[in-house]
Amino acid sequence: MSTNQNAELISAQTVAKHNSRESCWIIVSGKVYDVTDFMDDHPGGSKIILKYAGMDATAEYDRIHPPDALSTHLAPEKFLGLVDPKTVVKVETQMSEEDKARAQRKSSLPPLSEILNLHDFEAIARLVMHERTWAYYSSAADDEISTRENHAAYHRVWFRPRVLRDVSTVDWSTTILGQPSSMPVYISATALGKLAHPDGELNLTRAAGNHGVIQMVPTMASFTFDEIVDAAKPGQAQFLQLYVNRDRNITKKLVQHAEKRGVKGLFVTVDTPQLGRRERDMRMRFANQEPTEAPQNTPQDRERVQKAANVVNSFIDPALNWNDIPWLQSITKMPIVLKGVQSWADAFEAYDRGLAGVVLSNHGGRQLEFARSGLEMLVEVTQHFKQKRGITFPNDKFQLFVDGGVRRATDVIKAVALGATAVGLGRPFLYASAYGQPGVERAMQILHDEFEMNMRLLGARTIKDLVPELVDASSIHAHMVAVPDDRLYNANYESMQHARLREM
Ligand code: 173
Repeated sequence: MSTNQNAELISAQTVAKHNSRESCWIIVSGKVYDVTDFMDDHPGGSKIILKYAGMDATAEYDRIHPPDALSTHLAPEKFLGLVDPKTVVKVETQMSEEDKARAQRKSSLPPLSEILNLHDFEAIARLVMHERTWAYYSSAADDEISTRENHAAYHRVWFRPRVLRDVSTVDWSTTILGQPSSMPVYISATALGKLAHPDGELNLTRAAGNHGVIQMVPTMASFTFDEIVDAAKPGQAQFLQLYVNRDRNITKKLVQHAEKRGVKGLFVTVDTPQLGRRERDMRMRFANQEPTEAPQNTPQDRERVQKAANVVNSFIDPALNWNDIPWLQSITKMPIVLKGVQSWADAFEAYDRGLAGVVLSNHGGRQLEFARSGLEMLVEVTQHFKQKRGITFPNDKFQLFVDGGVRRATDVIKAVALGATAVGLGRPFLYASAYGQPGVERAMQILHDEFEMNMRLLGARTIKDLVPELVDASSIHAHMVAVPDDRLYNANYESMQHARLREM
């Protein structure tokens, strides 16, 4: 969107007149926008927009979005002009009681030395993150069965360690799509990192750079792509997670720009033709929606709820299909991996089309409810490749990845033993970033320490020693097997709530 410097300036007083649902203007970074039609499409709800109706929303906007979000998602004619800076009065925002209590909790964070595992970060994040942030990050589809299964699946795989193998030095470094990685772990893409911390994704980039870990940069980040790439060290490998836009030119530009900027792999998300139904997040959005007069299930009510859920459909193309793959292959030389494959048949298809690999994933349980865990898919996929194609894993030509539910190095080791090249962690690093970059670094250090000890205890000197014989996965498909209670995880898991009466 270009700004016409010669256009007449709009006074803040004029903007202030447009302060209602009927006509809603806001100021962001000196620019005036008409967001009347957009507010019901806003993924964060209309209430927050109405709170700033007729006012300068820059500080609140910057807290969450990348600078280019407005120009990407609003029609050009909704940009009305520049505000006359002489007329702007600074708005003082009032802290709510809950905000004050949260700030208080934030000032009592335990020192990082007392954070012993990734569950600890989750417990702290739940206390100090804004409740909307927590709801957005932690929620998952429908009854949240798949998201819990992701974690539980790791409990159905047990070790068959080897002894007397001289494990005085152990080494769990590896390569992912040809890029060196200090561990078989990468940072999986998660949207809107600024919700967790003002430095958002940059905390992940910088921590990854210091620990030799590869970050998958999300399409839906809260910094621009370039800001995230600029935060990397020279030579630091990054991947890009791609949502294919309805407008293929937007996607082509992003992919080619990423390749030019040195991104080493493209992870195309294929499990999100529509966003899953995350009810804890939806309930939070209701709380942040202006109440409608009559709580009827009118078409207008339904449309309002549906619109917010479907807003991503305006930029993620549900028509994406296998015939788009040759096009993707034609616009880049980067290795292409499909993220969100859930069956051996699709993994075969990806292999046959010369792709570099697949991420076996149910999107952190946020998409199709009752999609199986990545770990369970891994067992099935490797079995089929072996039986039908004589191909075994890990394999440099076609790499398998899994994500979802991983909290311990033992989880990663199980997946690697079963054929995964590496494992993605998304939420745990976001939770760690409540502490900023040092938190993310601490999370990586914890994984590092867990790897060192567990490699020794397993009798595995290098990644090559992590073979299928090291694990017993015979119960992986048994969804009703009794497993010991995971107290740390369960203490963090939040039960879902039913609807409540409106406050009288
Ligand atoms: O899981 C998600 O929340 C997600 O993938 C997404 C998709 C589009 C916009 C924001 C987040």
